[in-house]
Amino acid sequence: TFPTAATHVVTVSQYACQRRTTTENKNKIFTDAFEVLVDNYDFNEVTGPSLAFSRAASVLKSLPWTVQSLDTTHNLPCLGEHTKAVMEEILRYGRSFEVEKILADERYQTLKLFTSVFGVGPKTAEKWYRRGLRSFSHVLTDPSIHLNRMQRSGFLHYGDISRAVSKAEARALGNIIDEAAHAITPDAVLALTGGFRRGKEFGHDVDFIVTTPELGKEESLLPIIIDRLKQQGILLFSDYHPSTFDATRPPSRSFEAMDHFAKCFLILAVEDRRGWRAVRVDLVSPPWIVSPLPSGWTGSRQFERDLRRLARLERRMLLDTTPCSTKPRYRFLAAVTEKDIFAHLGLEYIEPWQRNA
Ligand code: TTP
Ligand code: MN
Ligand code: MN
Ligand code: MN
Repeated sequence: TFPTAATHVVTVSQYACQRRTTTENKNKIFTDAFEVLVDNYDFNEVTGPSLAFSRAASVLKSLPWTVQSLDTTHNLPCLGEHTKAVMEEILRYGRSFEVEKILADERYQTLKLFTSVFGVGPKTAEKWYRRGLRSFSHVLTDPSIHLNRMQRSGFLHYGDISRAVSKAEARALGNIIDEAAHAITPDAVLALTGGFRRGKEFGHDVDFIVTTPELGKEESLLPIIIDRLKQQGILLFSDYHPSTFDATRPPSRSFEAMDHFAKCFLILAVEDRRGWRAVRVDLVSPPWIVSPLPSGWTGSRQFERDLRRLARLERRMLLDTTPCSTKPRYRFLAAVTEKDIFAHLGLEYIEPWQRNA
């Protein structure tokens, strides 16, 4: 086949933050397969190929067309030999045998099951697998297994928190948190972030930023909100992390760097048709002066990674939540809005709903 005009004219950046990616994924058949490979590499702590397939998936998600032949992919970045081989199989047979083999693998299946529990990461899952455990009932009846508080809540509310959260539920939760925050201080500001800010219809949790203009006050916001939710009888689990933010320290060099603001990981009971259900909620509370930072929690994870990677490799800057130049010396660049951050990095502004990379 002839390459289409589009493949010649449009150059696709290797950085997700220079692409516009909506929630409409026209290449799901490929990206679903890549995600299996990524999970499997992560379970085996193989980072290179894991990143490579994550980047490839992200590139395909940004395309306004479905790849129907490898001939149309010549101008696309981040598609290596291995990636193309998997795509070729899918184009030819409708599925990838490498992926099918992984999906049928007992270790993959077990680690996938165990890591689906809130509080269980790949390390713990691997430990349980090596002990010969293969199911939740194995884990829950093994006398040598000690579950931490988070994992106990994860098992307790497993059914509920595995179910997707709807936009309507996110809105209802927003009202509850908003009310709690305003009871503390009338000038509290609450913003929906994470996947729902990117326009997703469903999420695995609901993410909020909550802050106040009164400097320092944001530090006490989360503990008081948590306390209120407890008094209302809707707090099922809470894991609070106080701020370790230090404005005088240059940001981390790692492109996986998480922010250092006060945050908490919650499970809340929200009303639904059958009474109530458990929902995962994340709150982060940055100081007002770093408020453009919705960028830091809006995601997607790949979009954030590539913002940091571009800053470091192309702009000699470090980006945590505020851009920081490194040459000739460390210097934080003032940012008042999210648009300022893109501008400092020499990037066109990308709307939140275009960050589903
Ligand atoms: P998530 O809530 O994990 O993901 P999501 O909202 O994009 O998708 P889902 O619908 O599955 O919930 O993370 C949201 C953003 O928050 C993501 O960009 C990473 C960021 N984040 C942090 O910066 N620090 C943290 O500790 C966590 C958990 C997330
Ligand atoms: Mn989320
Ligand atoms: Mn998630
Ligand atoms: Mn979250």
